[in-house]
Amino acid sequence: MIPSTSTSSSSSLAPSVHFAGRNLDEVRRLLVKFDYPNNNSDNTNSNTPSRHRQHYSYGTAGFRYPATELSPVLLRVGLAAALLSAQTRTTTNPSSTASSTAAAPAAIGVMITASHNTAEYNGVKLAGVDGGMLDAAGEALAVAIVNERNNDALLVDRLDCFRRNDTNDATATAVVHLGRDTREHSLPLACLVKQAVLALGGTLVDHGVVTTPILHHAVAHANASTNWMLLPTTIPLRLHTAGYYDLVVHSYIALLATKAPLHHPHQQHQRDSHCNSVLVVDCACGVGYPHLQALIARLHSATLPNPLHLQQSHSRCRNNVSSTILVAANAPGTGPLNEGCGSEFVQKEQKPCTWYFNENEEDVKDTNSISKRNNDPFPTSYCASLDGDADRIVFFSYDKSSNNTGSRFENFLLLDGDKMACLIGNFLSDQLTTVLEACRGANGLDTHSELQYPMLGVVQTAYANGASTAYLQKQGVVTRLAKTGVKYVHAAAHEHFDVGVYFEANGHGTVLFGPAYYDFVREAEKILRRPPPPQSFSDTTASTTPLPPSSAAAVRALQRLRVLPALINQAVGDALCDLLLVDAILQLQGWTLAYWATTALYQDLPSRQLKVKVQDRSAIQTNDTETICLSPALVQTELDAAMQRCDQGRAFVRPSGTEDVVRIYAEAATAELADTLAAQAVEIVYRLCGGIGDPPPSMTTAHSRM
Ligand code: NG1
Ligand code: ZN
Repeated sequence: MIPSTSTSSSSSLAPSVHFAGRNLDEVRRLLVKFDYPNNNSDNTNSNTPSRHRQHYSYGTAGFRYPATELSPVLLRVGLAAALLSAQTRTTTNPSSTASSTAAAPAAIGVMITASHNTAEYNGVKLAGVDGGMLDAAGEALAVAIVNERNNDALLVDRLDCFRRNDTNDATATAVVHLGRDTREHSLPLACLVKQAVLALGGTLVDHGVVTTPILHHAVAHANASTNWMLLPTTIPLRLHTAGYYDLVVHSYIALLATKAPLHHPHQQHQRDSHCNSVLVVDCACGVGYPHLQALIARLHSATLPNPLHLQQSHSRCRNNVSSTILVAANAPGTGPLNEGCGSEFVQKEQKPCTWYFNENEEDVKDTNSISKRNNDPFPTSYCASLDGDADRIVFFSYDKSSNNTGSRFENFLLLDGDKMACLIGNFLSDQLTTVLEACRGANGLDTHSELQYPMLGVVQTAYANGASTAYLQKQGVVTRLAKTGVKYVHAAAHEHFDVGVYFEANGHGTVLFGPAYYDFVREAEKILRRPPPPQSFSDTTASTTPLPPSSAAAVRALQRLRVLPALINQAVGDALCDLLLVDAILQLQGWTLAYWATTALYQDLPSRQLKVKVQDRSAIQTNDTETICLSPALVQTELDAAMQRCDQGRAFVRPSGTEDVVRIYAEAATAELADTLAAQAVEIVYRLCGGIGDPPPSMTTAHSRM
């Protein structure tokens, strides 16, 4: 074991920092100790069967496999992360060795989690210098290092830069931020990453048990000098979890403080029915639970410095602004991670989660005796589900008294990523338009020259409900389709829009604000601050004249636009930020969840998602947007025929990047048609793509779900 020095804070929401002298002998020892089974550096092409696979791929969201296989992978991921960090430093100024040695290495992130997968799985994803997903070159390097079976080649060739550096150099060779979820194997796997980084002389910033978005945030802010374009001055630097949650909570409160006075009786009705509602959050029995608790604690103690515009009439408000009481449910240990609960379950099964409870201490000790109450004590009209690492969220409501005997849950309302994209996109569009019109109108300016409307758009994937895309396009919002996976939707939002809203239907999502957005806010602020021309406001002075309603609305809208980038995690979507953002928008609009689901935007086309196990899922190939199956070719021919027989039918199939399955998506005009189309697609894939296991019931008798 390498001796390491560490400094740590007493707060559990702050990381501990570890560093040690570089020790390449230790790297070699670790590589041998945590080698792939049957690996021998003299015989790298050994075909000896082992329980480890020949190749580990970086899928939709990192390396994700049964945890028992992951020790050699994680050790090598630690080496790869350190190398990526060290390389970023040396390429900062390639022309000067001296200055590159003096420059600090850029931080790289390593998050140990298997997100929505069940507890026997684990995985690891890397965060790049900007705090987002690793770029393609970084992924390729990580894949090469992880799959290098020759330890000598790894040390001598791949990690050569660590050998060449002066071993007495006091500057850290690399900086790696590490986080892990609550899975029992996450801690030992994290230790391997730590050992690898320390042996290479790197600094390890251990964030402990954190959500995925926290780790991404920490990397984005640690590299603030590199990321200055992404972190404007309106977003204060918050390096650690505690500071981040303070920022998020204060932004949420500042957003709610822009609540407009009520004017219309119908608004009053919607708002009253929303006020004092309890928002119950299913934390998937994962890491979201302790983090939501931390957020709730901060919300309870937060007060508003300037209670302007406040509606103070809600007696049960938790603080003086929000009318929502947040309740965290499904803590780690109360039920199985992601099973019967969590956003993946709720969204894919289109049913409410199970609410797990500890009846007593015994239940915690013996997971077999975890009790499930039949009658949950929670209100069920305003609920949300996180996934196992809290980077995605869906909202839902249901009526527990309804009869739920059919394949679909009666009175269940799902508010998925598509509904969030439309809610947030609409909200942003309204605020931008209000500000723009006020700047143009009230001040009588030709603002074309000084106020450029930022390009707002929404990025979706093939899984987006067809009704959501149609709705956005009808609203004049530009939409783009990207491949499944945060790395693709994030990149598309960044590339195409100044204000890029992206959401996968399953609830991964956020908003990215580009420089044109901040320019707009800054310019609008200048214009709205200018004294209005006298002819616009009788003959009194600007300082004594109350703002006309349009300007008051514009000031509120501008304040919202200023606050939003600090509430929204732009490194990667954060379920907890999205939770507060959605709740705040509902409160500001005076909408209930049911109103949002059924009336305010659009009605979902009924859809169904299923999975099929096949011999080799890599045999299925799709086009860029994953809407068409290219190989085996007959699959698309048969799918097209099935779609043609179905009113508003749309179906596609693609190999999962996180599970050993082919995913099926179908939507149609009615629930029955969507179920039938999905069953037909399952049958086509099973028959033409080498399905394994029991044939789907549609090939024998009636249809049923996996
Ligand atoms: P795969 O297993 O590749 O479909 C799933 C989700 C993605 C993304 C990743 C990462 C669906 C259909 N797919 O990917 O959207 O969330 O997991 O966690 O939900
Ligand atoms: Zn996740």
